[in-house]
Amino acid sequence: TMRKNIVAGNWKMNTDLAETQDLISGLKKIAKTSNAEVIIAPPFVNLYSAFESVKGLDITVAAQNMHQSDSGAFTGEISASMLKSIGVNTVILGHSERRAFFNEKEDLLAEKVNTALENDMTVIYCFGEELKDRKFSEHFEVVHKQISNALFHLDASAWENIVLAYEPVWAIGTGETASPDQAQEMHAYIRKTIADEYSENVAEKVTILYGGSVKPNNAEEIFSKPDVDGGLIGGASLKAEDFMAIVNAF
Ligand code: G2H
Repeated sequence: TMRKNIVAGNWKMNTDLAETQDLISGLKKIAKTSNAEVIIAPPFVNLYSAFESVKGLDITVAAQNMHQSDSGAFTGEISASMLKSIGVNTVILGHSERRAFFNEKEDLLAEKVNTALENDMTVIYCFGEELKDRKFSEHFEVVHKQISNALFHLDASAWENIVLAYEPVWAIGTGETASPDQAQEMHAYIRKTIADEYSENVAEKVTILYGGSVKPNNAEEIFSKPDVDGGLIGGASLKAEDFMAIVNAF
C-alpha cells in the first residue's frame, strides 16, 4: 500500500534513566532489518536522554501526552514547544489510560490535537471501545464518535500528520487481544469512516495501528491484515527482544 507501517512502543510509566538507556541499547539492531518505522515513547523525564541515545538509529522518540496550552500556570504539565525544543515531534494523545484515569474527553483531545498540529507535530490518536460497548454491539458507534469528536474538524491536509491507534480497552494489558479478524473488521470500518467524511485518498493514506496485548507470537497475524498498518505496543515494548520481534513481524 501507499501507507507507512509503524510499530510504536508505549512505555507508559515504566523505565528510569538507566533502564531507558539499557532498553535503547537493546534496540540498536532494529534499524537494519525492519520494514516499519519504529517509534518509542518513554516517560517525559527521559525523553531528552532517549532522543540523544537514538541518534544514528532509525528510531523516532515520541511523548505519551502533552498539554494543550503553549505555556503558563499549569503546574506539572509539558507543552508542545518544550517537546519540540528537545527534538520530539511526535505525541500520543487520547490513550485509554489518559481517558480513564485523567478524565480526558474528546473536546480536550481536539484541543490537544490542534496544538500538536500547530506545532508541526505528528499525532498518534488513540481510541477504542470498552467491553460493555462490544457486548451491546455499540462498538462501531463508540469508535465513530471518538474519531469524529476529536478529529473531524480538521482539514483533509491535516491528516498527513495523524496516525490512528485503535485499542479496544478490553484488550489492553489483559493478555486478551482482539482476534486478527476483529481488528481487521474495525480497521476497515475506521478507514471507511474517514473515506465518508473526507475522501478515499485521505482514508487510503492514513496509518491505522492496532494496540492491545500485541506480542511476538501474535504480531505477524495481526499485521498481515490489509487495514492494520502496525501496532502500538505496551507491555511487550519493555523487552528489547520482544519489541524487536514485533517490529520484525513486518
Ligand atoms: C495498549 C497497549 C499500548 P499493551 O495500551 O498502548 O498496551 O500492549 O500492554 O496492552
